[in-house]
Amino acid sequence: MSDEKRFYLTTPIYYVNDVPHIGHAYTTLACDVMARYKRARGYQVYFLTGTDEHGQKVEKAAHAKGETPLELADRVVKRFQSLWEKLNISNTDFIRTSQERHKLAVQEIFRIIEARGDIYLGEYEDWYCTPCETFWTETNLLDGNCPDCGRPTDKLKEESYFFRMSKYQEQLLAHIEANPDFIQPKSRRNEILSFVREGLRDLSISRTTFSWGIPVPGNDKHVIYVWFDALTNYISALGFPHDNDGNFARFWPCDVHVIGKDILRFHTVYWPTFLMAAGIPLPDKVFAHGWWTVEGQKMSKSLANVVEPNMLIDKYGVDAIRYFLLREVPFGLDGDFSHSALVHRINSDLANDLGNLVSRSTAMLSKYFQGELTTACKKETIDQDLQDKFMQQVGVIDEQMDALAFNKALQSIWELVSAANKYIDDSAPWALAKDEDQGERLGTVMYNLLEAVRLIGLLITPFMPETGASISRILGLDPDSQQLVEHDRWGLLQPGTTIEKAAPLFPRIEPE
Ligand code: ME8
Repeated sequence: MSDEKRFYLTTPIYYVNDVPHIGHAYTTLACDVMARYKRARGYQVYFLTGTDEHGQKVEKAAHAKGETPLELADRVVKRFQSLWEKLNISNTDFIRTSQERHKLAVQEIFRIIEARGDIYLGEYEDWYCTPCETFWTETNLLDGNCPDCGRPTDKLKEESYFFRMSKYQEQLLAHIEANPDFIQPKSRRNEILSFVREGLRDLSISRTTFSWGIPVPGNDKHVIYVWFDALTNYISALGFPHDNDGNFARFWPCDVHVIGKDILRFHTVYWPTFLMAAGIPLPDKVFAHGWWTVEGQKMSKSLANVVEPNMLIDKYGVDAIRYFLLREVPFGLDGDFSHSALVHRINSDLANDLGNLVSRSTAMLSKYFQGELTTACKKETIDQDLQDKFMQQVGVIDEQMDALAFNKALQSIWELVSAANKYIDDSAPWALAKDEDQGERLGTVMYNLLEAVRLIGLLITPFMPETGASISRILGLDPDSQQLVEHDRWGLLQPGTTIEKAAPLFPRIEPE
């Protein structure tokens, strides 16, 4: 099936030395919305997430707890998986770097690059930041500490395999220049361009000082550097190198790696040069989103302000959290999480605008027609205007989704919610109901209104799957059969359908 529409997207794989927080949930959620949207548009989607389990940081954390690294990983991985379930994440696959399929792929890509002459054995001496799993040169350090996290670094001298990254500087620059969408948003692209222009050094890609990792093929004194290992997850999950199920051939190159801004360099310098050296095509796009602060402060264990997603979901409901995280901040910029902003969004956008639209519309249909839809046979200009607005906006939203502009897409959907609410005010069904001659007109208004509700339900489904399904059920439709690709046209509700008055979708929350 060569004309099949395919889409492959990935989250970073999360370290298992930390339990999941709102930042991890954000990246995974954004990918989920995109995956659901693309599926609804008729794409075959491969949506990958997983855990990064090797490296010194995980080894140290495990020893501190009296566990083996794998015991620690087995325990923490469950926390990630249960959170993804609770958050309604629809991933296709979950890769763990401790899996055999992954080990095989990492060793193979190492072997390929070595055979092509771009890996050599040398000696390494530099400053290492264990929490960041990153080497720094003397000049990089800030007062002797890691320039990223500010923590102390250790001087390490060891025999190491090196990747000839310097050789790929020009090729990488040419690629970034020729593909303006490769790194997004644009500000991030500029940051990487200037970094690469300053020059690339060869990269140490093995360690001998600890053992929790994948052995270098043919020299198991060395384990492979955790970032070389971790980045390879994006192809190991697809079945590289043997590709028994054909997923690598079907889905690679990846459409988008979604990551946080903190790990941009690994994804736009290291990963592409590894791939170039191995002769594997590069991903189409790397999109780096911003970071969340909490009530104006950096999230940190020491401040005890780490936002725990399970608690939020229990308190406010999964769709409210999904909505808030993607609506509040433009994807790509930093944002601040606060309970008051969350409560405000729930009350104004969800309970008031959307919730009221659905309850008013179904309540009026129930009151005026005992819930039975009639045909829309008495059309006026405002009906056509409403329909045109909806049809036009469906295209706009599609472009916004393609650009991962989730907050804009939600704004566009809410313009439709407002347009439908305004349609009620302008057509004044309560006045029509008083006039016996206006029965057909009233039926037409009701039909259009519920059709607007149907389309809004369809458009919000990737963001709020439970609410979208509730709206389908309210309208007497089977949620599983409702897909944008077939149902994004106006006028698909069947006259004669009976629709009951809906219970409120979102209860109002009293600010604390
Ligand atoms: O970096 N705001 O894993 P990690 C927004 N294992 N997003 C945040 C965030 C915040 N405050 N804090 C974390 C790693 N994130 C590597 C990745 S990929 C081959 C290997 C998100 O557990 C953000 O997406 O430290 C960031 O990139 C990711 O969590 C890092 O997770």
